[in-house]
Amino acid sequence: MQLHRGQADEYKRRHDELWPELTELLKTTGVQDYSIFLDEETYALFGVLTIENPAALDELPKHPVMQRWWAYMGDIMDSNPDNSPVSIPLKEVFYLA
Ligand code: RM4
Repeated sequence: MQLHRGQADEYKRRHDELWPELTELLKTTGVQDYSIFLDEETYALFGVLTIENPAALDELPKHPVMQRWWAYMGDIMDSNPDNSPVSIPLKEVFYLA
């Protein structure tokens, strides 16, 4: 995902105060160990999460809480016309179990 320049503190503040209903939605979807890392030079955001059934993530964009959150975040990060964040899947090039 891509954060707008100068919005690092605001991005962190909003996530420090993540809405309880969004926490609940992510947990009930099966999301665990969710971290988002910021590259402070490029403002690229890297999200990493664990989920047993990745297909469950396909339902998230339809959920009203998710839509409300994306609309709320749209002023500080690159977004698509439907308010979802522009996000580019990363290619795994190394893994050590
Ligand atoms: C991010 C972005 C993601 C969401 C997290 C909680 O800024 O909106 O889609 O999963 O917040």
